[in-house]
Amino acid sequence: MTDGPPAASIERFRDWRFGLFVHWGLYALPARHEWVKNREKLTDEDYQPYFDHFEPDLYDPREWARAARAAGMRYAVLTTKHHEGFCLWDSAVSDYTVAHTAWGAGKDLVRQFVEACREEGLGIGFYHSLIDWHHPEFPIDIYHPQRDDEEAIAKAAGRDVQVYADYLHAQTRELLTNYGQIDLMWFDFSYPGRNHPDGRDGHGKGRDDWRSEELMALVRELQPGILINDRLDIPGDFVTPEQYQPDGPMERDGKPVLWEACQTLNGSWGYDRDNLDWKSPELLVKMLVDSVSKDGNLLLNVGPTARGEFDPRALATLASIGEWTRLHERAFRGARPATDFTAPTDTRYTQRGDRLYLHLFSWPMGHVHLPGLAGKVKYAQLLNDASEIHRIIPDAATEHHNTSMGAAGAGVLTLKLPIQKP
Ligand code: FUL
Repeated sequence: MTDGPPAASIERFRDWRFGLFVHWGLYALPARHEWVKNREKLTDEDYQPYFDHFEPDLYDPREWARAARAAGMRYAVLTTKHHEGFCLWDSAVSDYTVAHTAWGAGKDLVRQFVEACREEGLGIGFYHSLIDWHHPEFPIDIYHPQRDDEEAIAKAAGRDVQVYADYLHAQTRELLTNYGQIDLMWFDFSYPGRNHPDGRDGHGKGRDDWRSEELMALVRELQPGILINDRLDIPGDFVTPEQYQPDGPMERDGKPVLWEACQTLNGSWGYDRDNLDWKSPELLVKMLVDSVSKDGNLLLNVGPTARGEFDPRALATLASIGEWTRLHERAFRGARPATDFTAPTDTRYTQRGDRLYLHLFSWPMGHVHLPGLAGKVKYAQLLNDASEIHRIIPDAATEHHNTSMGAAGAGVLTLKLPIQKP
């Protein structure tokens, strides 16, 4: 096994703390979740209109990068190819790419994305699906039956996943050779075991199917500074809790491990037009604070429309988050958990040097008692406007009837508490 990434890459990733995930592909046209092909058992023929009509005339990744930057994000991860198999760049080993659509001759949407991120000073990540519902040698039908099960299994039996693995390695090589420095490689995802969930013999384990060790070595050879996620069915550089917040700092084999929670705006990763179940900016800011307080990052997803834009609901949410992050930057960027103090219920601590930040998730009806801080805090202010907290009493309870939660933007009120170094 090759060595892990350099310490500088790890610290930079930890310092970023907040990133943008972009799920964009042909599934933006049906606009009802990126798993639509599988869920609705669509054949390649059913799916063809999305390829034929992929015309993202409003695609301007600089707008995406600017919106991300203004929201307080410092890196962005793009789906170069999702499970549907469609490639956003002109891959030399596939015809199922943007460059082969009627609209996209000669176009490379990945390159434009990379350039836009660089212009805005964002770190760059490539999501790349290990699963491929379009490749003729991918054993899709065992795990994701498209048709009648028996027919599907018979079809899959004739497929050679190693031919697919060669394709996967070749595409990874292209992505990590042709676009300069890439900071994160986000593979997705491996099957849990050798057997089909119904007990039938399936194809190999993910790590055998993808030749994961060889793939990881290739990634490190091409991009020595890169961080690789944990979905190759072998340990990676960071773990990726999906749509949940872990209970505390994450561990692997009893040791702290780098982590990044990925969260959606509305339960779908791809553009989902009729979905009305959007998370509030307030909840998303809480997720960011919660991640940082447990030494993790938050990767928040937007699914752009088929014309290539972030829809107004996503933009409004990012803008609200940006109101909070602008005023609270130093409480999360580069911040670490406050390991010496335990936060009271419905609050979180983050820390940078001798500045302790207390984030209130709901309006306290009385005093806020901060156990263990007696004598350690001399002064307390709100971070959003530097206004002082009305009174600190010796047992380190605070009162703050001089503001409202709303004043902080996105509903999380943060107190700045300079402490004597423990
Ligand atoms: C999952 C995928 O199946 C989803 O579509 C999405 O990409 C998420 C981040 O990872 O495993």
